[in-house]
Amino acid sequence: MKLIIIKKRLLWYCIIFMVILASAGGWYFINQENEVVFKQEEQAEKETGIRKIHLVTGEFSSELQNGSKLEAYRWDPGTIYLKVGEKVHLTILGINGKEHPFIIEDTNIKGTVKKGEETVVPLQFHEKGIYRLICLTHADKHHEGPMIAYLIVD
Ligand SMILES: [Cu+2]
Repeated sequence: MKLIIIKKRLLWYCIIFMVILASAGGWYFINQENEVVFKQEEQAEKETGIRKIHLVTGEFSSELQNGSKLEAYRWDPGTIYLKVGEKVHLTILGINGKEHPFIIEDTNIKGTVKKGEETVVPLQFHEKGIYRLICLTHADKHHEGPMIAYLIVD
């Protein structure tokens, strides 16, 4: 009888050990994958001298108790830091919302982000400042916004 109890315990230890080993392996594997992706991007950035910054279009939506809906579109992330003179490719993927025609204030940059498509905006600022990326359709709270991101050039 005693022998069986020990064996059961041993079995449990074995199972626990296996689970720990498996999760450690999984963790290592996932991290390694991430590292590969980051390394590829880093390599591409080194070769081209152009930093890639990814943005998406998102949507907040909610329903009130009386059934009326609230909606707001957003650029995400909403704040981006760049250095003066730095070459950047702002890569915006349209996720929520059909179309977002945009401008960047104080520049002549304009374009459109469409759902399911990636829009690449080449940037290089020669002056410090805060430049606003504004969606012309959702510019303020009266038009399902404010869909404004801040490009901070330092
Ligand atoms: Cu928009």
